[in-house]
Amino acid sequence: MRKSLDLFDQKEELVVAKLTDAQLHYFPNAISTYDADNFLSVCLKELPWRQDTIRIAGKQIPVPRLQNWYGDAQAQYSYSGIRLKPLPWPDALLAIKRQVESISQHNFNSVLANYYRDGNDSVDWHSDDEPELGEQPVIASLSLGATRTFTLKHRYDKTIAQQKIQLHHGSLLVMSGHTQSHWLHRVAKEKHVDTARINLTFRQIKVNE
Ligand SMILES: O=C(O)CCC(=O)C(=O)O
Ligand SMILES: [Mn+2]
Repeated sequence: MRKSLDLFDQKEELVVAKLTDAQLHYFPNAISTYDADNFLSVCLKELPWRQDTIRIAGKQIPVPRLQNWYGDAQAQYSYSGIRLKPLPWPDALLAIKRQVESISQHNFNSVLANYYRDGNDSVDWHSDDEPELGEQPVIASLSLGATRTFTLKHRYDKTIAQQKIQLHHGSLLVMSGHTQSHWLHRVAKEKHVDTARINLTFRQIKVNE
């Protein structure tokens, strides 16, 4: 098994983080290399990747990655006051979702798909704490392609060191408990990385009856 960090207790299939105010389970070999290779090439070829922009100081700036959001029709969520409907599940993502649900033992009704074209793409500090996810959401994050560094920092206690986890091809990181309310995370630019990575973060959006 690939070596993880001191942060984790190493077990056969699963490593559990010893981290204040966070619950992290990392499965280094969540899916087989065969499936991971196949999912990577299908996602690269078949998903309609979108370049989103954000408004900074009155200017529309492209976000440094491509993305899209898929899910059950009723799994809508609000973003900047707009109610967004997810795209319907492509078959490829449904197959991956089934595997992720079986490994994490949780059900998900949506996924945010991120495509980092190379090490110049990134996601800045944030937490997955939208109200639609409810309190203590379970987020299952599957990585395909280039290994990238996932960094966590505590929101309030600056004496706690930042934590870095290498997210490998075919690995699954499950964040739960107080992780989103107490920690921020990011994937910083890594100029030496010259190949693509896809990350799929599966989420359960609360649906209003
Ligand atoms: O790419 C990653 O590993 C993290 C992505 C992420 O944090 C997100 O989609 O909310
Ligand atoms: Mn996130």
